[in-house]
Amino acid sequence: MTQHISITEFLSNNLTGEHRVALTEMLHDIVNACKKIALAIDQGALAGNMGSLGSENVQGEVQKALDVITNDIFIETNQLSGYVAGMASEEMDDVIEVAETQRQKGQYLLLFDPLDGSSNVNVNISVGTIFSILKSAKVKPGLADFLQAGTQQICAGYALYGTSTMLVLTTGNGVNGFTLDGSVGEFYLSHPDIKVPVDTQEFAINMSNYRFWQEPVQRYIDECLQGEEGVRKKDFNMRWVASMVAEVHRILVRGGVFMYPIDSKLQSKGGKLRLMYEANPMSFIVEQAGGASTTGIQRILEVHPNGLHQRVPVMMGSRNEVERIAAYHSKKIAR
Ligand code: AHM
Ligand code: MG
Repeated sequence: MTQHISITEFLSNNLTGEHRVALTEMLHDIVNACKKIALAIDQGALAGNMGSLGSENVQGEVQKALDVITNDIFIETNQLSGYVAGMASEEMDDVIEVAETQRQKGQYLLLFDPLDGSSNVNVNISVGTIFSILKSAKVKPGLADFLQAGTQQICAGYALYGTSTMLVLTTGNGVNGFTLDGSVGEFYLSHPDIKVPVDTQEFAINMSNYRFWQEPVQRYIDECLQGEEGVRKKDFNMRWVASMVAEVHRILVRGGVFMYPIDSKLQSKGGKLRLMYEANPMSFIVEQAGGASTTGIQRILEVHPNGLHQRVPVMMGSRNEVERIAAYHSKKIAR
């Protein structure tokens, strides 16, 4: 049997630069949090983890028991290293303060969506955890310290609780994927140096919103659907899991484009997906794997945030397709 490299060994061999020690410690906690979350999801209904709570989060979405359980696990476990100065979560309205005793080395901010795709939890379809790490200007950070563009991220990653549990991460030097061996409770390197194919014949979008989309998105999808007989001169395949983590993971493995565009229903909100703990970390990963990511009119990583829970249109994946979609928005490619 091939000897696999554990995530601990991989990080100790590969992390370099000024954040090396802090990242090693913080990622150790993140890995542990994801293992605990994987277990809570695995046990599901048997542990009484399923069902809705009747409460709503800051986004006005009904919280599932697992939304709250995974949020608590992530907050508690990530205070252990002492490097995290403050946190922000999809499930919490405000910045999460870390007690002084728990942030003695605190120079970093951790932003996360503890359970992405949670509408899939009760039907036993893949869900994930997304995280992003920023440098903190202060030991006791306030909201303004969190509002940094995605280009400032020093690390981003996701855990995918799918047919296997995987952790995929970047520290700005490529993307690597690790698979959890549940028999020993350790992640091992299984997907080294992931690269997104530049071309694709597969798209992921919630087609039921078609009539609400803007013209450039309708045009792009129309042309995909016309297949060989249309201007694209090739047939396209479609997937929609409704878990961003699962869609992006599929794209990292075999190419494709993932889209959650603005539409007339979402106009007042600015989009569906959240910039700081969904779009930014996923864009950092996709770009580091050679793909691209845009709102349609701007590179996502360059959007300057105006709020912790700001939403943006998202189109990411295989570079040539994402560039085509952006060109349709800017009308650089005429009809
Ligand atoms: P969540 O963080 O509340 O789970 O919402 C984000 C999810 C994404 O994972 C997914 O791409 C999208 O929302 C699904 O949207 P839809 O319900 O339109 O299929
Ligand atoms: Mg989410």
